[in-house]
Amino acid sequence: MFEGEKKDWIGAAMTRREDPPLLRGEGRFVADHTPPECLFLEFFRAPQASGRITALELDAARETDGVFAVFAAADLGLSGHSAVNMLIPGARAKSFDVLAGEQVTALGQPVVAVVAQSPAQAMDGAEAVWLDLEAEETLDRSDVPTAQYRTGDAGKALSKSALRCAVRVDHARVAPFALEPRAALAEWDGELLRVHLSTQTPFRAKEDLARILGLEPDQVQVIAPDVGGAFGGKASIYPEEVAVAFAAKVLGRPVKWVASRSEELQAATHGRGAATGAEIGLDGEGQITALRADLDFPLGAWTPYSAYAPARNAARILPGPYRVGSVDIQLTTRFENRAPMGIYRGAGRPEAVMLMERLIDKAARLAGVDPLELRRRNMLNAGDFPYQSPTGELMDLSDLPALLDRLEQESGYVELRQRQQARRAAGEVCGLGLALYLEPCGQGWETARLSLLPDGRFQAETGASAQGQGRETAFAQIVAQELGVTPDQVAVAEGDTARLNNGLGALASRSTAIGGTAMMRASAGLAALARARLASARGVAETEILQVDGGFAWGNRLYTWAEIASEGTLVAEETYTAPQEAWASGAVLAEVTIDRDTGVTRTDRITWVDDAGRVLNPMLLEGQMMGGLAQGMGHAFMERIAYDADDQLLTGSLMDYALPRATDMPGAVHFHSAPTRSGANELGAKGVGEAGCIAVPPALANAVQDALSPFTEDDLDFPLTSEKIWRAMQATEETP
Ligand code: SMO
Repeated sequence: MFEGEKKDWIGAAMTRREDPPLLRGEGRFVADHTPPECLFLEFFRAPQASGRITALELDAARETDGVFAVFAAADLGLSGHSAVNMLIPGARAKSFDVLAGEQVTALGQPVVAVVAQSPAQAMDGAEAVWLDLEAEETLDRSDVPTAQYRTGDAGKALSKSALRCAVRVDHARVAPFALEPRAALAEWDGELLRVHLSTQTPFRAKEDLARILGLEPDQVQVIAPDVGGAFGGKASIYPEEVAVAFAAKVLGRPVKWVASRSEELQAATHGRGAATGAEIGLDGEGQITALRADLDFPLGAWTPYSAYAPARNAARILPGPYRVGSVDIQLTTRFENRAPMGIYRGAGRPEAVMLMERLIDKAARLAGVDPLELRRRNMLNAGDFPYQSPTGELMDLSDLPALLDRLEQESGYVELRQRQQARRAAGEVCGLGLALYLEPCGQGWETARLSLLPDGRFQAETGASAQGQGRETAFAQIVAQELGVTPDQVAVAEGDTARLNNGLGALASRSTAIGGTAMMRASAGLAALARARLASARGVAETEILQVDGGFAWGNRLYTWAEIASEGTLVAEETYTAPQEAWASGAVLAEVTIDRDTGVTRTDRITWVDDAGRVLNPMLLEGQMMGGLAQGMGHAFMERIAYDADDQLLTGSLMDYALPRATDMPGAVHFHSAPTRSGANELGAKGVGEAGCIAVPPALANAVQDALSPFTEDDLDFPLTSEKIWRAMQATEETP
């Protein structure tokens, strides 16, 4: 019971406490909440991407069976804007219209909101809306926020290099496709607007809703119940959500909207989509002397909160895990008559790592050096960290040589290269692709509250909401570890703005690192309160009271948490701000085989060594890694939002937009955790949520380009579809 017998809950592979209700179908998502008197809202959306509204006829919609109210822009009278994080110097906020008034700027933009007794009746009403548009350019495309990152004279260094290597990587726009689409349910009781929202940032949504609707923040409560994934797509308020809240407030009845898949593909944020190009120079020893890059990030028709995050992340981390003499990175962004661009799992990190890793692989081929060897010559060593990068980033502790050595051994790299020669000689098209990455995470602040309840159990509350990560399981492990109790004694609540004064939410791979540290500190705070109360009640010095498993000890007497609770409850609160970002790192090897006749790529195996810092729960870690890997497979091989020349959407449903399925996953994934404690937060954790999207696609791209190298050295655009690969194999004669 006493010191020395403490069980380690942090690091234990506990199963997710969230799962049993979800598996039994007892999860409660926004769509599952239907209060009495609830009305349903559907949108009439812009059928074209750009034009001036010349006529809007609503009578037929109003007369549709079951329709309760019809709103157009003129009925709203709203003027507030959603907040935008101005992350690059030239950044500019372009706010959305809740409903389009004079003009439309993107296909699928909400124009009319129809509220009815049932969703079907609301849809009938929306279909009865008549809109006349006069085609017209409605976006000022000349407005191009730009930024530049420069150290040294990259141009001069390049011109003096022994070898220069250039790469272009163009990414498709993709959808941060969550299983649960966006959904909102709003209720107004005359004083409080309560909104059930499928969001990853409840507090941000609360602030935005209050500002746009002209309410005080404490008049708005946002509840994120079970959320079925977000991936960056639910981190900023949407016009649809404001319209739902507005309708509920005006009508005095609950109003609910649940997006269809098509609405998601049309009008939810997209990710990636950047056109990127870069050149590196190598000296005679194969050391990188300079890096010059042009990164062009599309923005869409309006800017969600983190519109500039992908562009900024890509630029700031581009040199990655390598020593690069001088850099010159030119960043441009541009508005388009398309769905807004936002963060998507990785948010600029995938684009940066892709570009740098393609460069290294291509340079290795040009130099006749093995790509693993070229990485070894240029990567930062463990002793270089913490490291100040040429773009001004302070990088956390990592041991890249150890990661690469481990990858080489675990994958049997040397033998694989030999076997590749033999397979090629036998007519197979096969490739090996490496990727090495450093990813910033765990930035900012988060809140936590921990209460000792009258029965001796604990209630933990966190501002870091959840959308499937297993947050409640992980945070119960932290509290159990810190207080010497068992996780089943700790209830964990999140996703309700009424519980805490503030919170950041779940994004940018930060919740465990900073939300977890906040919870760890709240646990220490609660223990300090308990010790102080015991000491003062017994008239002894606090130092005489020892914290032990299950409670406290004074001499031979044990005070359990239940006994302490019987003297009154205790509450500890914490807002933790990380002094710097954590940087996760890792290395991946992908093995692919391409079918000569069809161009279909089979991913035979992924070997992956990852440093996610201190691991709270290896099962949750692996779950996050595999989820990110699956989305990375989609990005690399099949996902693409396609527009035609008029910005008409060609991929409006899952008939056209290709999501990866179980059969598209690699034949094998061998994952190895190689943690180095982070020096950036007290818990020692780094991020895990985005690693798969960052690490896996570049390894796949390098493997495909390696497989195709007997045919072509041309850079293929994303996604690497079988058609593109087949065409690449037809275009040129194979060189042995
Ligand atoms: S792309 Mo993430 O949800 O910050």
